[in-house]
Amino acid sequence: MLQKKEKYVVAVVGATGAVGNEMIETLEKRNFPVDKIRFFASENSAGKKLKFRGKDITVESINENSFKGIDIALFSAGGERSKIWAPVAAASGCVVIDNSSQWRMDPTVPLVVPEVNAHDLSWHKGIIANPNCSTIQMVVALKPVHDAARIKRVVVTTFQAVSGTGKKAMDELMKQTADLLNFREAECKVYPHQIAFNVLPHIDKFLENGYTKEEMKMVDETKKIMGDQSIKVTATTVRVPVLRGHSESVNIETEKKLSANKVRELLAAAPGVIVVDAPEKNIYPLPLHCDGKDEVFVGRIREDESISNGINMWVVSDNLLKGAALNAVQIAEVLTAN
Ligand code: L14
Repeated sequence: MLQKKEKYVVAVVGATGAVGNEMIETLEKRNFPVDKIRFFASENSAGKKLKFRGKDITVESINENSFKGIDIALFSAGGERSKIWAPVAAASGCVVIDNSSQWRMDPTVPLVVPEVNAHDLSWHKGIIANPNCSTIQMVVALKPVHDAARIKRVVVTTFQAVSGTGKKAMDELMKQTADLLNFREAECKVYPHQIAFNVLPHIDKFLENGYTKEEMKMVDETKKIMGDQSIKVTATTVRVPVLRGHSESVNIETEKKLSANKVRELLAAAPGVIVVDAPEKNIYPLPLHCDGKDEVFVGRIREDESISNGINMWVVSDNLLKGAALNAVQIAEVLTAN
């Protein structure tokens, strides 16, 4: 359990990564009560300096004793490192908020989106999981609909930015684009196929059932966060040549009938959601507009005319912020407020 203090010793593990960088900026921007900050990363990055509130902080590599005296550790250094170091950190009395997929479905670990299930933070045992980026933005939009009309089934297709994979994927998209526009061949290192001028129906590994791991995360994590195993979810996750901001086409079947207007009204009043829905003026959420924004943007809200109680919507958010760093910091904020 987190001891209530005026200011906390905070660690960012994976501080040099794309999400780590956003975690640092989010802590600064939201004025999180930081007493002391420590940055950790792999051996190659140890010794580098990163700024926090204008001061140089040296990046450290991790060892058994690293977490002594740390109150809160935000992890975004990949599943393997979380698997090893999150329990070590928790054992030394630190509360871990882990952005990897390593602990999300562990029944002893709460999986939290504060707008949806902040109450699940009460039973953490030292590790709290930050959900998958695509899942987070979807459940923020689903929750008010579920509360009003009970969701029976969700069919989601995602259009995911390359920044989810990290900096090297952002570099690859830009380099391939530049190379192709200059009549050079595109090199593929990060993804199995060219991502520039292309669309890949493949995110994370393929599993035996023919789905990708990313697709099954959306199925399993949605039920856990919403606290309702009866919601049926099926997903297709797709990589698009966008740097930042995931988009999702979400089809929802509800028990109770909701009009498109009622859904617009529910979402307009929901925490963390902004409705952007004026198609007659070409206004709808776009990943370019969501870059650097905190909220989940919803538009194209319309009734699914193929079934009696159905809604279609288009959901966009910054995958590095609400999809990762911001959600993690919001979890820390709830912990420190209680
Ligand atoms: O958090 O976009 O489970 O390649 C792993 C795949 C994050 C996104 C997670 C990607 C995801 C990542």
